[in-house]
Amino acid sequence: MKNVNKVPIWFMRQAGRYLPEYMEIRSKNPDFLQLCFNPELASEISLQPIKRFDLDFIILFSDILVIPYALGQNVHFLKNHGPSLNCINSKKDINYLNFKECLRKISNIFETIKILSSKKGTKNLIGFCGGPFTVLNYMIEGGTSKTHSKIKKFVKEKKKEALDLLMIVTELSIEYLKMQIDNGANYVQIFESWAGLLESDEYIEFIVKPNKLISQEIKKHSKGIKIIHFPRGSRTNYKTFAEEVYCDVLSLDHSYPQEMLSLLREKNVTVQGNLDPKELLGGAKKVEEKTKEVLEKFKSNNHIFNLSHGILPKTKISNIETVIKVVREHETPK
Ligand code: 1CP
Repeated sequence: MKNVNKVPIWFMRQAGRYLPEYMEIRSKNPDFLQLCFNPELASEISLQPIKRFDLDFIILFSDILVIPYALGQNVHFLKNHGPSLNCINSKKDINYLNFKECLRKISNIFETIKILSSKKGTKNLIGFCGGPFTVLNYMIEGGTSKTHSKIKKFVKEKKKEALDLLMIVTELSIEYLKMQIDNGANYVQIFESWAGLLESDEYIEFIVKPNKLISQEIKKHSKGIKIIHFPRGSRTNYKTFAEEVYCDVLSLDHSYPQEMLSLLREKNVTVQGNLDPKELLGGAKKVEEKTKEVLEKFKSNNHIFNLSHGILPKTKISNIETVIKVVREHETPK
C-alpha cells in the first residue's frame, strides 16, 4: 500500500434543495419544521447525499432554528421566503419552562440520530446546532435580514438582556448537543454563521465566550467527540477564535488571515473548507481548477474538504460530482 492520505469530503447543506430526491419529499411535506421532526423522513434525507455521492460524513437533517422553537418562540418557514419568527425583546418574551421540557419538544431529532447511527457504518455522523449569537440573531431579527440592524441595536443598547438571552441559548445548545452525542453523533458542528457582524469586545463576549463554553462542556461530557467550529466571516478574529476556543476542526471561509494555516498546524487543528459555493453554479473546467486550488492551499494542513458556506439551491449535480472526483483522485504524502 502506498504511504498516502486521502482528504475526506462533505458539503455544508449537502442534504437540501439542489437534490431532486429532496425536493420530491419536500413537495409532499409543506411544513419544513415538521419534516425536521419526522425521524423516518429526516433520516432518509440525511442519507440522500451519501447514497448519491458516497461522502465521508453524514449530517443530521434539521435546522438551527429548532432551538428558538424549543424555547417557545413561533417559528415558521415560509415558501421562498426563509424563516419567520415572532419578534422578541427580552428574556420575558420567551416562555420556556426548563431545558428538559424544551428538549422534550424536539426529542424526535434524537430518534433521527439513532436511526442514522444504526445505518452509518464507517461514515462519520455530524450533529449540529447554531452558534448562540447566530441563533440570537434570528430570534431578534424575526428572520433573515440584510442589515441586521435589530440585533446590532439590541447588543449595543440592551446588552444585559442580550447577554441573558445568549446564555439561555448557549446552555440549551450544550444540552442539545450532549443529547445528540448520547444518541450516536461522533462529530458536532457549531454554525456561527453571523460571527462576522461583531468586532473587538463584542466579538469576545458574544462569539468567543459562548463557543468556548460549548467546547469545554462538550469535551467534559465526551472526550472522544470531535468538535467543528465555523465562525463564518471572522476575518482577523479567526485568529482570536482559534487561540481561545478549543476546536478539533476549524471551518474557514475566505476571510481568514494567511497566518491561520501555520497557527492551526501548531495547534494540530484540522482545516475544513473552503471552495466558494458560487463556483458550483458555473462550468466544470473552472470547478476542477478551483477544487485543485483548495487542495493545494491546504496541502500542509490536516484537511477536510468542504465549501466556504452552504450549497446553493441552483447548484448543478454534475459539478458536485466533479469536485468529489478531483478530491478522491488527490493524494497527499503521509
Ligand atoms: O425550503 C426548504 O426546503 C428549506 C431549506 C432548508 C434546509 C434544507 C433550510 C431553511 N434549512 C435546511 C437544513 C439545514 N440548515 C441543515 C441540515 C442539512 C445539511 O446541512 O445538509 C443545516 C446544517 C442547516 C443550518 C442552518 N440553518 C444555518 C447555518 C448554516 C448557514 O447556512 O449559514 C442557518 C443560518 C439556518 C437558517 C435557515 N434555515 C433555512 C433557511 C432558508 C435559513 C435562513 C438562511 C439565511 O438567513 O440566509
